[in-house]
Amino acid sequence: MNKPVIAITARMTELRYDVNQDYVDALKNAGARCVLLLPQSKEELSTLLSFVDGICLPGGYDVDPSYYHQPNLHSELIEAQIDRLDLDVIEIAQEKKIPIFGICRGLQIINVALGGSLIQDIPKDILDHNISFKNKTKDRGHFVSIVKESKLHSLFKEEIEVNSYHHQAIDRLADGLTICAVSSDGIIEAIEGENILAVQWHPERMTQDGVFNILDLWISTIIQK
Ligand SMILES: [Mn+2]
Repeated sequence: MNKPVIAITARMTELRYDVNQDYVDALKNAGARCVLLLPQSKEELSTLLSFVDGICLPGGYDVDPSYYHQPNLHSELIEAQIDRLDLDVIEIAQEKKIPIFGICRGLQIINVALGGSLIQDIPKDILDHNISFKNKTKDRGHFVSIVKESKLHSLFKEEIEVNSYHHQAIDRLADGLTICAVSSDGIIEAIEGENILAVQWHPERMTQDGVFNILDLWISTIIQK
């Protein structure tokens, strides 16, 4: 395969569809060509996804908790069009066996799409998981332990420091997903499943650090297929 085509699902700010530049830069650096996937009917999305080799679900607003059958307790910004886009894309990708990489909200909505639930606001008594945002530390946040049998174990040491820009997290893990990394306060920080890899941290903001080339790993597995 030449350079794989990776579709990044759009995010929405007021009336604009958008994507942060750092996702595109990190995927291009990992060897991908990138296109932006915009909200439209599931039929149209299915047609478009016939032309892509992988899907990146980036960070974004909170997932509407009605998708995991809970009232809204602490979910803040919600964008209905973007929830629908991500959920439809995950369903189509699983049918078509297209590899998905989820980042932050991307990890969370994969878990919701497959039937899991979220913690709507992580208690701050042990670790503040929005620490990178508050401290503007960018590359640093907290440590995670890598699960030995996981896809990430070949790439990382047993414990690595990652950034942390989230106030929600996986609560009940969906069937079909397994845990790749956990923080010291027990938050699920990375998961894998069939054609799925996802992290709660932001690897696209850590590309200066050679240790965090997880997007390179993902793109290389697509090229090898
Ligand atoms: Mn975290």
